[in-house]
Amino acid sequence: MKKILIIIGSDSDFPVIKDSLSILKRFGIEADTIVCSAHRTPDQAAKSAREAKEKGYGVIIAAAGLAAHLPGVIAAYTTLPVIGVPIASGPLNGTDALYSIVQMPSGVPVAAVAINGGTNAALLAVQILAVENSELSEKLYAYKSELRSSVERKNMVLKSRIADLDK
Ligand code: RP5
Repeated sequence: MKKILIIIGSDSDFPVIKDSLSILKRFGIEADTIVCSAHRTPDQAAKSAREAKEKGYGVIIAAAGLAAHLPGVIAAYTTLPVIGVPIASGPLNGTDALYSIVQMPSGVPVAAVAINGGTNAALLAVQILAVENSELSEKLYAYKSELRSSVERKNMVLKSRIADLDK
């Protein structure tokens, strides 16, 4: 199965990417994580993106904060799907990164997830790999059914809390 490459702009972005790693682990998908900055190490960013496909990666998750050019720069050098995660850092709390990542010019798409959306970035990556992998698809169905059960549990708890109001 294809692997996932996770590129973070700084080690300070790692807490958000821990959420991605636990999802990928749960689905049994191998991932490599590297720090590489569009601004501080632009040559390395280009190299990592260029080599990703031949190294066996199927999707790249790129997370960055502030003026977050990393996902866009990575997308410029590869035909692999790139998922951008805006990180909440600095005085603008991630809105700067969100705008940078989501406003890509035509021709170079980046799939932007929510600010600090490490979980959804990984799930989207799994869904992309699942297009060609029925075993992964089954696991995604099971995941969705767990989500459904958790909402059913919430409804039961809510019901009993409302009933307690009358006591
Ligand atoms: C961005 O600048 C990184 O992605 C990080 O979110 C932010 C701050 O980086 P550090 O100063 O913590 O290395 O490039």
